[in-house]
Amino acid sequence: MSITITAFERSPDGGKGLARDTRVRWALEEVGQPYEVRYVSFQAMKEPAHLSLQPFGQIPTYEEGDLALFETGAIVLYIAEQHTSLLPKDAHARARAIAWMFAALNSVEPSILELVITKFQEGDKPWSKERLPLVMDRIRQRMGQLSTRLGDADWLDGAFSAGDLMMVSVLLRTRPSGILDEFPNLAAYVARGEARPAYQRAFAAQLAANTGYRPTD
Ligand code: GTB
Repeated sequence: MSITITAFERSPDGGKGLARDTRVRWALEEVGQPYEVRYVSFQAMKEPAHLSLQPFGQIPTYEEGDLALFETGAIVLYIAEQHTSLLPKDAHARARAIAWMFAALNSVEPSILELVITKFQEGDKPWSKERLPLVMDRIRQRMGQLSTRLGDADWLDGAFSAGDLMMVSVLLRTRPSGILDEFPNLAAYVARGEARPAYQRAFAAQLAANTGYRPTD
């Protein structure tokens, strides 16, 4: 059955891989599953056809036969559950990998999103300059805890899993602010994720969609 995901017609980051379709592309590449992409404009995202797939008018979505999914956590988990390479077979190891997916989305990503909101949506507010360092410190606190847990391991819990895929995807958004480089082991962890051939293919595909660039050009 063919798989179709949605992505920005023009990503605001110009194809730096920060929009959330990249993590879904990455998961699909990891499991060797071909997919198609339907590109949607900001306007189309708010229209009934897209809202029936994604009630909040956002990308990405995932369609496969009768199944329509939204939320990258749910999509990546679904993909990982269909294949063996992104989740361990052992029930406890599998549960821990899923816990890391939730940790990425519920414990790490929220403060990073606050930074984006403070900088880009509230940047003109009189209190924005005072709020910024507080938000940055909340990110540093979470990343410090994560850095301690990761230590000098390659991945969060044994072999690379969907938990790492999600955590690396979330941490990537801290690079532009410089915070990622304050934690050398997390920066190296993200670099290991980015070096994976599946990530490279996912990144190249979303870059090509946004710039017309092809690796062979
Ligand atoms: N919780 C949902 C999920 O995980 O699927 C969140 C989905 C979401 O935030 N989608 C964003 C969206 O559709 C795109 S990824 N926004 C349009 C809207 O809400 O109207 C967030 C994003 C956007 C832009 C950049 N960037 O330019 O760097 C990075 C990430």
